[in-house]
Amino acid sequence: HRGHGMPAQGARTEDPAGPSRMMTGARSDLLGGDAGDVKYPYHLVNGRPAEAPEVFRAKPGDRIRVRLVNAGGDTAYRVALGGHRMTVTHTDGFAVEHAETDALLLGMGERYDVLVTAGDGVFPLTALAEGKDATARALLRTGAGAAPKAGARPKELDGRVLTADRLVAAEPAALPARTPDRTVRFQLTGGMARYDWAFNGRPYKASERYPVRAGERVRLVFSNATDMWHPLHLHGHTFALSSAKGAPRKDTAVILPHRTLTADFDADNPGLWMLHCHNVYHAEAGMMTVLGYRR
Ligand SMILES: [Cu+2]
Repeated sequence: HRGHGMPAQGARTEDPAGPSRMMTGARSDLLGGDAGDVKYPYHLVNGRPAEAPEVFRAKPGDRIRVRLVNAGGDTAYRVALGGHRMTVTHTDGFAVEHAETDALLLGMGERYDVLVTAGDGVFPLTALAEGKDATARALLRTGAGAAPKAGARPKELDGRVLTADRLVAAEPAALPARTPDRTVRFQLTGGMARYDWAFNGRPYKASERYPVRAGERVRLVFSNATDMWHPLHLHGHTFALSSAKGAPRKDTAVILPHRTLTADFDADNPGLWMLHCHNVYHAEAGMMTVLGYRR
């Protein structure tokens, strides 16, 4: 995985692949230990570094919808808007019962929609690279005043941090109760030493299929046998995050080390659908597979 690194500005190296970006020692309690594998030269919001951020302008009292997407490859972001609380309305495009929070933790591929009521001043919308001691940000400006420093860390980041498992699906988005017709089990395997991330100990092969049938209620049970967290992503469907009534609908869900995650969905969209870890390096190493069914 060395070749993934981008050479740092001005770096001189004899290695055409550039300097190693491998990161060891990134730790996060929220992620259950090891936070990530890759040290990036920059973390960006809307393509811009913290020193030259995008500035959103509004008026004090405006009600603003903020759509957050973690488009990173190897970084969970803890996000907060300084001086504000956020009301979560949707995750991965599906409505949830409104929930207030100071901060959100987004694994790679996860999305959240939040509402805020703008205060008066200049506020950092900060994304802390969880466990990596780096921040990215945009600014919300509704009045006069100097912008906070690029590395400023709003106190909301250390307040209540909401994770998806604590959300409740809004009634129209809830998956109706049904006994699964089929249960498919995946053990998440591999580790940093050999970088052999996989499902069930076998790296991805294009010919591999986990068959399901159209019309079935399918239950995916993931057990994480690794020492690292993984954001699991299923294409073509949204699943209920657990078998519990009112579980939020998601297509990407964080599973912590040595924990189990249950995802129920209806097989109502025939095709070949990737199921993979949304850590792009883990997916490339082999932690992905294909669910497939015909009409
Ligand atoms: Cu992974």
